Amino acid sequence: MKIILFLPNSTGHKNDSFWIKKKKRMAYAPTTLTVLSGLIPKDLNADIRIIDEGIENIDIDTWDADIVGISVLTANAPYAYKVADKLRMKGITVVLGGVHTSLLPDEAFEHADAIVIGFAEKSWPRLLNDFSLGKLGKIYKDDGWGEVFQSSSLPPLDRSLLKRKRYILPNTLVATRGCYNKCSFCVIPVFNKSKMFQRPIGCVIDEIKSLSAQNIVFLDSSPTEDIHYSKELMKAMIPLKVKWNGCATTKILNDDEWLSLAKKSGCRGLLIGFESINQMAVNDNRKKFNNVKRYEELVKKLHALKIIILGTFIFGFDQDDKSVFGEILEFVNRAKIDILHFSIATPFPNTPFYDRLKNEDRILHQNWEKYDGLHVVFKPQKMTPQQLKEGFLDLHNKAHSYRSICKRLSGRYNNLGFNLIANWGFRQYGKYMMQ
Ligand code: B12
Ligand code: SF4
Repeated sequence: MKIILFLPNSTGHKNDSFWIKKKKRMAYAPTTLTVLSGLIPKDLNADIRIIDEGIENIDIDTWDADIVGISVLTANAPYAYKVADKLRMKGITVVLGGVHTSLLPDEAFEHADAIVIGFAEKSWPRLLNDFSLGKLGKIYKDDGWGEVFQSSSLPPLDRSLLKRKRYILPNTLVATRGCYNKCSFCVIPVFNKSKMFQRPIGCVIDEIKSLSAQNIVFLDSSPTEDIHYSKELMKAMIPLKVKWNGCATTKILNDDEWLSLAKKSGCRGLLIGFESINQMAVNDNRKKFNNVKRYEELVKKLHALKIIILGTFIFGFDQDDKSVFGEILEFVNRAKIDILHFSIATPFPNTPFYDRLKNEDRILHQNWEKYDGLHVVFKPQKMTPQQLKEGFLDLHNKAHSYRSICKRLSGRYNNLGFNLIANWGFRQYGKYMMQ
């Protein structure tokens, strides 16, 4: 059986490769395809190919496969569907899975022979066995995937197929899935029903050892939400002497033990969702645990531990008017946030944020391609869509001017090289966004 696993491009996705145009490269390797490849039953003796369009150009006319599995995010859904339709015209069986398929299964099903809803640890092997017997079903659900994920029998990621050199950080993995929080704009609680699942710590440690890498990246959505598990994992990581990057919420500010373990276990950088510096806006979006008044204290604590902060901010909340852009610029310069990731608020389908805007008749269109954090797809409360878009682009440029980069990085010389490269990357990304 010939299987192709495909991660399609989209406007958002392309941005990662803009700065090395000919030789496509991305910051870090997604694990979607390597996980799915690892789950393929060995007794099928399948000939497997994985294709991440973020790092390589494709020509689907040359694809030779019995079955193609496509991973669909919201922003790449229209394009993924076009590819799926074309492949099916050629007589190739197409299976769609991934976040967007799970959010809108009926829509996805119009473009597939079968769909997989939710995580696929159980359903994907079952689907392939059915296919090999000529009995492919139509809808496969994720029942029982958590047992597999939490057991030591979870098949390892198939990294043998990964084009490692195309990723700046190829050594990615996850220890947990899901998040207990319910931030209104986030798809993770919708996808995972606000539950969390954890892999056995021994298995995560074995996986890290098997990578033989100095730098690893955890792609877990919100690992600090199971604080006990995350502390135990960090304790077990101390002897490994690796450097790691991952996500955390602002809650870590109150937990000195967590912070100390992070340092001891080799934490190099944390992505932190600040989202807004307006307390009403974070409260309104069910992220009340973000205490805006204490953001700078958290930044100082992490800097004292030489941990890099990638701060994410969202624009277009109901409380935001035109003054938000200047206020955030002033804040990130003052607080000295190392690396910045700005997004325009995006109502991903089926999230509470989407449902509210839909009820208020504020969704402008459902062209999913524009649901990429770079376009305004709803009517903001205190700005026009044009003002939001222009203010966002202007802020992105100002916050990545040499002046702002100097202000944010001055006086801290550890991690300077890394921070400069990352800021340069985001500066180029801004130019791309303006096109
Ligand atoms: C790596 C990553 C990226 C990478 C690669 C994208 C990718 N597909 O992996 C890059 C940097 C390109 C990226 C970009 C963006 N991303 Co992103 N990204 C992630 C991240 C952190 C990890 C993905 C991963 O490796 N997960 C682990 C794997 C194993 O899980 P999985 O992909 O869900 O796959 C499982 C199931 O879904 C299923 N499955 C998935 N695909 C398929 C296909 C088949 C055939 C089958 C059978 C099963 C199946 O099986 C897998 C095993 O159970 C996730 C958050 C997260 N932790 O998942 C966000 C996430 C996927 N990204 C998100 C967003 C919003 C974006 C951006 C819009 C940027 C932004 N503003 O944040 C862009 C748009 C990209 C695009 N192409 O459209 C959202 C998704 C929103 C949505 N509704 O689509 C997520 C969930 C983050 C979040 N909390 O909101 N992202
Ligand atoms: S804490 Fe992060 S992962 Fe969890 S729901 Fe909020 S935004 Fe999503």
